[in-house]
Amino acid sequence: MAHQWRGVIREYFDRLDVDASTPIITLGEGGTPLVEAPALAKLVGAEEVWLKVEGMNPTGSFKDRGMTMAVSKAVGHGAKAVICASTGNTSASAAAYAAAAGIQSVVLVPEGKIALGKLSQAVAHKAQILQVQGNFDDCLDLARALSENYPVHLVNSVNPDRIEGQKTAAFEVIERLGYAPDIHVLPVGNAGNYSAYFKGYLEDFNAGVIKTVPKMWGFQADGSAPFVYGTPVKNPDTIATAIRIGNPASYELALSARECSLGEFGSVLDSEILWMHRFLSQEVGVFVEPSSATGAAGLLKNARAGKVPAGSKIVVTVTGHGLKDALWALKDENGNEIQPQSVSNRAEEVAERLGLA
Ligand code: AN7
Repeated sequence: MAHQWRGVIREYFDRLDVDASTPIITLGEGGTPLVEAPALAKLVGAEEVWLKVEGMNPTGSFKDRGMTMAVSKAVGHGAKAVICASTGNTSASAAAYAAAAGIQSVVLVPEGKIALGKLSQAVAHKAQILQVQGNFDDCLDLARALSENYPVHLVNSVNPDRIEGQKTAAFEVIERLGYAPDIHVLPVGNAGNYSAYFKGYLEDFNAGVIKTVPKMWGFQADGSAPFVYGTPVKNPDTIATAIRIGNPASYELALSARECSLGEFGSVLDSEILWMHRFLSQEVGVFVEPSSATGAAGLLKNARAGKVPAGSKIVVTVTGHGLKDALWALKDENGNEIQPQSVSNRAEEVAERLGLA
């Protein structure tokens, strides 16, 4: 019988902080495709560029890798409810895993600033949702305060179980390629994922599985780039709502990952994010949410600055599925709505419209 992927806890049981008494709450997360993107490699002048397509996880984002760990451990500790602050994807994932575990989820989201698909997921999985009059950073402060003072377990990435689960993506990259890439690129909000990949690579390096650790390149949106400015951003602003975060939870962890990997942080304009969002859809065939195009947009910016050596092998994590924030695809380069033309059911007319006749 063909092998069925069993979710990251069962697949990487020996490499995670779990034991036989840990209940395993899984939706089959992980095992996502690593897709070669020759069009992107050509654009940036690299030998190979691969996309780790995390939109293929059960709730459509990389958050599921960490959430299977966080919710399993919470249930193991007897938690009856989990809480998170979220720009959308964490809440979708927490709600789904809580539903699978048969416990309550509480999610705090910034009012009016989360994509419709993600809100819909949290509602679908019966989370208790509150829209907070504030930004993500305010939501996280609230979630921390509530988890410290009330019987509800925090599942944001300040919870180390989340980082543990997310490090498995680096293991998968190495297993698929047989080597570590020269550069690993990803979008950065709280920098939990950036830190988690580095942890995964470092563990494989220390175990002698890989001979080098990739340079970790993290990119933020220009209006929301505390790592670039070196200080928290009070009113973060970007169309990439998933990474609209001014005071990253994993700040120190990520700084050390950058230093150890000889990596860097950079930022890109919203217009560069949207350009790359379209390029990935049209030239690579992978539909991601705009925030998820931030890494590739940054890679292009660095390539244009001469920072991508010819012969480089690069992995770019695309973090969330395009359907989560689908309306961006229905706008053209100038921001005008795209509406398919209406036609009759006569073949000659349709052929003419299509330019076939
Ligand atoms: C698609 O859901 O923070 O740097 O609350 O949804 O690990 O925070 C989402 C973050 C990148 C940034 N891409 O990851 C949340 C949340 C997508 C995301 C990030 C997020 P981190």
